[in-house]
Amino acid sequence: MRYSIKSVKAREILDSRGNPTIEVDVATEGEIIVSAAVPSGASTGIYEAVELRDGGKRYGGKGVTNAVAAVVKTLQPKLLGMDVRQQANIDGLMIEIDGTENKSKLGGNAMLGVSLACARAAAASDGLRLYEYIDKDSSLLPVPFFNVVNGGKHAGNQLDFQEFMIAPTGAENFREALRMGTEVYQSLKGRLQKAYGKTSINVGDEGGFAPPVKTPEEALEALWGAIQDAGYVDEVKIGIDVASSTFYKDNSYTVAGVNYDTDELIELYRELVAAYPIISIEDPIQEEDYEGFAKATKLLPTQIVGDDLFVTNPKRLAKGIEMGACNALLWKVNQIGTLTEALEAANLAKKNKYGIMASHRSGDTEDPWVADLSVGIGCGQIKSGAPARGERTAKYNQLLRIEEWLGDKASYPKGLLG
Ligand code: 2PG
Ligand code: MG
Repeated sequence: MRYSIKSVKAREILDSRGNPTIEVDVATEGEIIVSAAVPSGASTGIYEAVELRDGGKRYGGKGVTNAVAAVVKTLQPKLLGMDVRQQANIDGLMIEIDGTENKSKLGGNAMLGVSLACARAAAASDGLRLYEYIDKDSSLLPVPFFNVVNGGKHAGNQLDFQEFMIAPTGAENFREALRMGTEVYQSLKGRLQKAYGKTSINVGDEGGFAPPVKTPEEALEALWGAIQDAGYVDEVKIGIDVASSTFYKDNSYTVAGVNYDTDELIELYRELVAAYPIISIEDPIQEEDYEGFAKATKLLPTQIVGDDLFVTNPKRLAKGIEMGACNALLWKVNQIGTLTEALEAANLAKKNKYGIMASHRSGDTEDPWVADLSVGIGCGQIKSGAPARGERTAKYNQLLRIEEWLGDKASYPKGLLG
């Protein structure tokens, strides 16, 4: 049968940070051959699916030859002959073979490569693009959240908050959103260079600038100034990913040398939200504190996004929904390790009126699948770094193509996020 899996191959390639990652090829009896590459985070949540890495000296221990072997030697014999359209069966079988709670035996990286390559093979077998295969009626393009100032674990500066993003919520369509975001990015470059000198326009892992600033206010001031310079005061809003677990220790959060408890930190967010057009805050509280998240969600008027808290895990999301923690899910397919489980998390979020922001990883590849998936699940929001650097623009450029392919059917959630 043309949908049957004929072979599953894998190889070690490099990600955007110069670390090895895995790419998987799936071939079918119908002579379809596709591949999928797996990204990798730096500020990873402790509850994420485990990335299988070799250890030892090679590539500083980050090699993925064991993950490659897991695909070729362990999984391939079991997958041969299976129908690529049976995504849930394929993913379920991998989960069963792995047999661990956190995918530590086969590796979430190995499993995700197979999972996504099978979805691509199924789409291609029917002459569909990946976003159409996920949902043939999908037509909603996402608002891009461009990460233009990098801090935390993504940059070599002293800024504690990890990401400062601009979101063209007032654009008419994705193409215009991309242009607006890029114009603000370029005006920010000029502004930073003027204020802090040439070294301030060095970029971090996601292509955003990594200026020598310490406080969130300084970063937001530069961002807001750049939005004004570019002339988009009404159209472009701000989002932040605090990634607060990275500066939480001994019951205290340290921001620019000052210690905050949970209530004081929420108060700091309130002040920032009052001073700048912030519409979205990700991981304001550390990843084990559901109650703190619920408090932040209650007290702050913005979207509160759970990344390290939920790790795209339907069980952790269900608990959050029950407790009122967050009102949006950061959707990173590699955090959970299979497409089926990630789709389950997205459906659960939708059912409970949680927003969903599809996301790349700080270590990513040229593979744009997250762009297709964001349209496929119709989530209306995506973050994929700055509108610069190939592994970031790969996603934004794919969204341009998808918008064009959709033609009159394409829609953009203008004004819906603020
Ligand atoms: C995040 C991500 C992506 P990382 O925290 O949201 O921007 O970073 O991939 O390092 O976890
Ligand atoms: Mg995050």
